[in-house]
Amino acid sequence: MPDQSAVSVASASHPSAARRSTPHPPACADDPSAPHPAWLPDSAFAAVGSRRVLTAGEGLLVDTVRLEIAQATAAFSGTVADVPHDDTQPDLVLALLDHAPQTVADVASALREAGPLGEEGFVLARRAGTTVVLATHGAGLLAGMFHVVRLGESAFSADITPERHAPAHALRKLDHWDNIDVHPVMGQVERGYSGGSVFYADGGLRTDLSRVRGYARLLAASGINRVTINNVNVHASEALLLTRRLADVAALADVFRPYGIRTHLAVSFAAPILLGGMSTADPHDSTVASWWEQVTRTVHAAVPDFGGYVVKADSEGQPGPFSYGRDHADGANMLARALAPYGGVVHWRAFVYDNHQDWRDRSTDRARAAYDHFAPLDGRFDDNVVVQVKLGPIDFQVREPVSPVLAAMPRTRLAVELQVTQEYTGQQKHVCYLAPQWSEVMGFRPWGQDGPAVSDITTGAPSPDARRSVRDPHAGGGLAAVSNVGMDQFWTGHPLAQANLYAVGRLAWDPSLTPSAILAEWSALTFGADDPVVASTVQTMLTGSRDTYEAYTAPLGVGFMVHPGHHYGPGIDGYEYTPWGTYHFADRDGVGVDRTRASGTGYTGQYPQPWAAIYEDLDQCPDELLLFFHHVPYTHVLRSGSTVIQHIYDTHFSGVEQVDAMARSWSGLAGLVAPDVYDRVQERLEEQQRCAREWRDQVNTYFFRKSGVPDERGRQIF
Ligand code: GCW
Repeated sequence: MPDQSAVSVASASHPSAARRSTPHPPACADDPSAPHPAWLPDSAFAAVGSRRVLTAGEGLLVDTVRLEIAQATAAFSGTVADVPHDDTQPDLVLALLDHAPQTVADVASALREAGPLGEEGFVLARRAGTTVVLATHGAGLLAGMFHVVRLGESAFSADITPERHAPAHALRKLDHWDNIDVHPVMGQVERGYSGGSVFYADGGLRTDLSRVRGYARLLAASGINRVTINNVNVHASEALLLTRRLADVAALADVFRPYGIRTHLAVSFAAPILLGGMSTADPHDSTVASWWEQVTRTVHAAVPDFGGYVVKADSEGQPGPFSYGRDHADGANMLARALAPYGGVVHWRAFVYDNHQDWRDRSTDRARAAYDHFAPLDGRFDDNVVVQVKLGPIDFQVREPVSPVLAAMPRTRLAVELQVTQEYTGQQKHVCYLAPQWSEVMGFRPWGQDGPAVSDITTGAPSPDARRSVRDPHAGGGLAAVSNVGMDQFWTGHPLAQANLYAVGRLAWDPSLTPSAILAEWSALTFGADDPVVASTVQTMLTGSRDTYEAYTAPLGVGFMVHPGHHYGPGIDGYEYTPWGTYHFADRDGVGVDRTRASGTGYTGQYPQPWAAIYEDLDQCPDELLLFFHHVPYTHVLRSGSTVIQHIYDTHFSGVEQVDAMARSWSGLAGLVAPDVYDRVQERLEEQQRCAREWRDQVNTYFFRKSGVPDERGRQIF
């Protein structure tokens, strides 16, 4: 929510208050030295690097595989060769199918029999002492190589009957909200908590792009294949990336390309006016469409594998087709037609709502907005348009219902948008492992247990029934996520927030992976596989951390209650009388938003059955979303048996206890993890403890004062 203008207003009105109430630890400084290796430390390559490796194939990405293997074998005394030697049997063969040596013909025929693998798929097998990865394209071979790295020694032990691996989502995109210039309020990266942009410095592209190369490598190893290199709030300097600064886009694309990552650009819908000197950006005006065609041709010439445009239109002050009486489909299709000849995609965001709402008017409901705008447009978008839908109807809160838009547009390619950067979930000062939330969303079944899951919609899996009529299995819109990376030494400010970045790539590749399996992979790669204490401590700290964060912040799905503008720390009434549409309606009798059809805003009606009925019914609505859907008295008894008010007290006390336990666990790792990692996490945990207490005391005190109901356990409330 709040764009810059709102933030400047909010922080201008309480500048000193903000400084007094949230004594943050020092912001992450830009660190030009070698960054932390994250999940690719040298040690992660020990198993591969000590082997005799045979590589075969040609092309840019195969060269990347060779380079990676050459580095690993140089470090761990293995060997790498391109030509099979009769006398030495390789331990590992990494080959393109067309170049596969005779000795792996059995795996090659298994691959052929299994049918097309796609560009990024691979087959893995192990027999007769040799592990084999075969792919039809370089991207698949690179993915296969990183898979073997992940497996470590277990890739070289027992036999593996040929396994096919292919990504569930064709589009796995990370969006950067990076600006070229440093914004006076937002800093350089909007909602960035990890220092400056890895792409830009001093008003232009960085001269040293080695960080970007390291970043591309990390992303490729996690599963990401698309990156948007600038903020969806497109300011003057960044708008120029489309034209005058196109060379910068090409330079970044050159760095991402060897790792199989295509570059996307966020563009301003008003670009024909801003950059083209035209008097209109009307999508029905043929000169506007021609302008986009000509500009896109130039972009494609500079970046032959250009991914496409990302657009935030008619939202929070960004220009869009509404100015010309046109709708989102008109706008998106015009851009899509300019990109179509080059295989580009338009990601058109569904995050559209009225941010000038009157808080007195209880009939307007921000949660309804995306559906009200987009559902009627289903079937009108071109095939190369993806409508990018935030996971919930409000804005990346720690708990929200799944967006009903995801079930409302069967004839549209839909992507789910996640937020890796922890805007509302502790800003990388708090430990908050988000994979459980994301995997809940991907696994949510809008039509009930027998129907498709959200991941079937985003992957475009053929539907067993008529609920989805999208034409082919590649028709899903995939997954998009807002990056949490910057120039910070640890990439993500909080070293443990690296787990979120890793997890988003892995879930994009395979949404059926469990959050704990992903965590185990990440921790073994990052900290080494051989220390059970580190592994189990990290698992314990991260596994329930999202529930912990939820426990000490806004209760029962009601959301927000954050400090206005910067969105860090408690601000219970911070948004209550603002135009942003994010209210909790607490009074002396009760709290929550009535979104029922019977007496509220009617939002529950945006869901198909059974959820429309479940959310509507006070007795069936899941506790964790109760206040999102219903306004209830404090004495209302939850399904858990507790009253709402007692639940608020209990969770806020226990949330702080859980953070304290987390800090104790971490202190047990002194001497077991690198000192700089240890210290940074320690410093962040201290801040999390302070902030969690502040949340606990403010929330408990607020509700005690509103309701007059004491804590039945008599704990301290102020
Ligand atoms: O979560 C909100 C943020 C804005 C952001 C907006 C969006 C890029 O507060 O900073 O703007 O969402 O997603 O467009």
